[in-house]
Amino acid sequence: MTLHVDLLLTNIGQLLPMRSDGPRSGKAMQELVVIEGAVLGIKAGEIAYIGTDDSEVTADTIIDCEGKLVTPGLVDPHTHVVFGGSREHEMALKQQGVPYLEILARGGGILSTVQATRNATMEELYEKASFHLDRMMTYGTTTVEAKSGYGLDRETELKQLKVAKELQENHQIDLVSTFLGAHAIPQTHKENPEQFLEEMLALLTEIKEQQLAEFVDIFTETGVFTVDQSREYLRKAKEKGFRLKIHADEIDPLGGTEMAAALGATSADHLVGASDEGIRMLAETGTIAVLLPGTTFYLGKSSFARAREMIEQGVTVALATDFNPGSSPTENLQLIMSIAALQLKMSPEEIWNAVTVNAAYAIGRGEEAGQLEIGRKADVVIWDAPNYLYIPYHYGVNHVNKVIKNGKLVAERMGIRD
Ligand code: IZC
Ligand code: ZN
Repeated sequence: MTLHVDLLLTNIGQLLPMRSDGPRSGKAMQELVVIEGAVLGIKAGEIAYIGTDDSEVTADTIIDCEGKLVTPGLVDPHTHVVFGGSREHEMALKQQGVPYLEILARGGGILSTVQATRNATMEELYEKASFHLDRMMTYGTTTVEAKSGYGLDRETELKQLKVAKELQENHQIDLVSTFLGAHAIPQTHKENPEQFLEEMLALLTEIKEQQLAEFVDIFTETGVFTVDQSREYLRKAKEKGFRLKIHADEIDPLGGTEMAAALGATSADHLVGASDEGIRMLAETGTIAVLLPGTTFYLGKSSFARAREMIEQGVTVALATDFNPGSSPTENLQLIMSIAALQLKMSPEEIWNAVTVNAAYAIGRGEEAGQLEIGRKADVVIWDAPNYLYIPYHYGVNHVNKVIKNGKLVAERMGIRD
């Protein structure tokens, strides 16, 4: 019996199906199935065939992959993609040695983006975020998490979340929304962070009713929110039915990792200063470590998250861009894969698991994204690369040949005109 599909990718050099029944933790992150000489069929937006024999498959359209690498669309599980303005003027301050948290304490950094985001209309925020999401897609990302947190007041936080919801409905990329109202203390509440957190918690009923976010996140850091304030805040968010994320131990090692694991957070992110006990607890609880080595690189730090120890101890590790206008202005998850290889010493196999299977589980999409399986939506990338080792190796450029989202061709390698 022959199968008829809409689109057939033939002559695939290496196909990475990334099939897994759950997140890949510890040593299992080294597992990677490679199908050589593969064929992939897509029908009605879904994967309809995976094999090595195309004699029984007919198709409306055939793409000859000419021996290239084919993988699932990448999943970027930590971004701040909806924001106003930009912060290029802070680069000179950083070069003069002014630290990230000092710029924030002076009313710049996150607070400067808050001002720009408050001043922007919904349409402006939508257009700008849409531009960045388009760029992510051209780099092979087909599912992305997006945080609020540049409003720090009722009106602007809701405005940001509504923009994210419109993008989820209208943009081709799949978007998962996180409420990060607790991203910084606004100038008006400097003396009373607890009062501010109460105001942010008061938005949760509305956010839930209007389905504006699935996750709640907090920036637990020196000069921002303490571990005790964060625990109380996240506990209340959990009671209201939200899943949890945290910015933990990014700059100073405060112990947010342990707290998040104890609360059953879906992920704990950054973790540059995570303690031994924090790492042990991540392994024990299954809270996913979302590492953001592009941020460590961009902040000019020499010490990176201890990915090797995490993996050796059985932690589930995912990777993300942390795309934001301050500490990681890049949409390019391929670049993060290279930094993970060079600085986190992750193997290519671990890196591929971290940007597909594990990244999807880190945002509650493990059953839909990050894997190629019959019946799943067809989010597929064809790479200008002969094998999977090649992407982390050849750094800083875009290796995408074609991006297919829900079975549709949405991006292609830039060409040169004659
Ligand atoms: O805008 O600086 N770390 N939040 C916590 C950020 C970085 C985003 C920013
Ligand atoms: Zn972040």
